[in-house]
Amino acid sequence: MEKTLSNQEDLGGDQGMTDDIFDESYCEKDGPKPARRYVWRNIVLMSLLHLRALYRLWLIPAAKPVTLAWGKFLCFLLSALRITMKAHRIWSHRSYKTSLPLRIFLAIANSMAFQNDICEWARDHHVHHKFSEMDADPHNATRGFFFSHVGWLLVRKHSDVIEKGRKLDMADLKADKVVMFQRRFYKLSVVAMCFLFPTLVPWCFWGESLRNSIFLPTILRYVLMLNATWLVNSAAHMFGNQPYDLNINPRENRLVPFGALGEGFHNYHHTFPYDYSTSEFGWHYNFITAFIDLMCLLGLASDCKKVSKETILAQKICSGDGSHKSG
Ligand code: ST9
Ligand code: ZN
Ligand code: ZN
Repeated sequence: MEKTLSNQEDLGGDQGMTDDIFDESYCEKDGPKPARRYVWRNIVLMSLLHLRALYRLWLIPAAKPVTLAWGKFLCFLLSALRITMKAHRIWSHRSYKTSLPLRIFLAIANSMAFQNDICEWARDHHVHHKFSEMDADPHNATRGFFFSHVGWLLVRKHSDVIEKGRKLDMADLKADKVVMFQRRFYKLSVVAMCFLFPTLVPWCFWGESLRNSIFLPTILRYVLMLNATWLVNSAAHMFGNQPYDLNINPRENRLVPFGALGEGFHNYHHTFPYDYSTSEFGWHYNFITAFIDLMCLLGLASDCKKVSKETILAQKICSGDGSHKSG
């Protein structure tokens, strides 16, 4: 079921998505940076959302334990699964194949994460990989921690992001009926899955107060999940070791909450983007890999791509920072 790839050529470029548009001679333009065009609607909404979540933290002790468990476990974990399994590992990198029922299930619940529809997410993520730390990278970490964390959602995109992104071959995403269906009904599905569902379950099933049901498993969970995801773009591009490639910014950062889900191994991921496990350590700190393996066992996923141990070792010796020697 698992397909081990012996060298980077076997990895087949970016699965036909972007290799043809990667311009080796691309480099940052010299001179003054373009003025930031603030999007005040996003600034106000994002500020209100965060302030509201912070202000309502005091509700936590008054909530029923089962509500907290629901908020923490089900919503957070399910939303994380949608992002990491679907938009990221399946549709951005094609690192394994999924059956239709699993894709439908993941697509419905992906809306719970409310982080743009799969198409937009995958397209931005492709330009991020291809043009990391350049103007065409939507959350270019050389523009600072705040910009790569949330600032990029508060300003108009750099023209290079759109220009390079338009050259991507999105044919496989457009041909995917599940992706297109989710895109068509995205707003409706977000209202249902990100806001109504997490609120109604505790309110209807175990009599939690409406206020607690709205603010804890819904608003607070959404804000925590957003920030946890954003840390991959900010912290994991700035702090940590570079055992696989010293020449790129992404780092191995196990403190990033995704460490547990397998998204903090960012130096590895940018070096070997097609590895379904996003790390060389299997299930270790990598809940999503365990979940994908379970799906394979159940016949719902297949053809997982994995980089061979020899290739990984050669990569570390040739380009790493040597930190792997210290364990
Ligand atoms: C959010 C996303 O939070 C988070 C992504 C994180 C990624 C993390 C990756 C790390 C690995 C994954 C690990 C996950 C683990 C998870 C575990 C969880 C525990 N190419 O967009 P517009 C076109 S979202 C080609 O308006 P502006 C576009 O099609 C949060 N074309 O640009 C359009 O064309 P047309 C909630 C592109 O005006 C035109 O350009 N969502 C591309 O600059 C204009 O598009 C929000 O807050 C491209 N790449 O506005 C929404 N990009 O006109 C935020 C765009 O023909 N977004 N185009 O239709 C916005 O409001 C706006 O996009 C903007 C930019 C203000 C940011
Ligand atoms: Zn990626
Ligand atoms: Zn990255």
